Amino acid sequence: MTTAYVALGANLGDPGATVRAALTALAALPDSRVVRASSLYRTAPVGLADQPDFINAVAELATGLEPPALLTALLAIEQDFGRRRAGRNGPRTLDLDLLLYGDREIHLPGLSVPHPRMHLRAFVLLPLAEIAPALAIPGRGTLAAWLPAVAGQGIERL
Ligand code: PH2
Ligand code: MG
Ligand code: MG
Repeated sequence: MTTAYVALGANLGDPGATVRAALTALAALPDSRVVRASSLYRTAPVGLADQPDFINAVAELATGLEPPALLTALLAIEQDFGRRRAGRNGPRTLDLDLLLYGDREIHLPGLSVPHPRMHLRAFVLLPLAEIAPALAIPGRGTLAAWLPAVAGQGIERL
């Protein structure tokens, strides 16, 4: 089993209910379990400002799925929740991003791990720090070292 971290985000429909239901869906993935889940956070949109606030969270999985299979499963859950791809950084009913997969660095078409922007985003780093404060991001150093850089981003723990 490998420890993987998944970011959850939603800002359409009832995003809080969606994120909670998505955590349940993650727990039902084959050969996997949710070890820990962060609180939910209300976060200001990053990237494209003119859209509703997001609800974000992070889950720690123990999984026997290899990264491509895990990615396929995450995309299937997004589809189950009615995700329609409407451009990068735009509003979404559910976004599930594979942040980390053990200490591996993965570069495949459609899958980059560690997630290339995770260290710049409060909506990822703060939930991660809640459940895994000692974590390091392969190739980038400790989570704690990146936290000051995102201090100005709007985020509220719910
Ligand atoms: N996701 C994005 C772009 N911007 N902003 C917040 N606050 N939360 C997100 O999950 C988010 C975002 C692209 O996936
Ligand atoms: Mg995303
Ligand atoms: Mg995504």
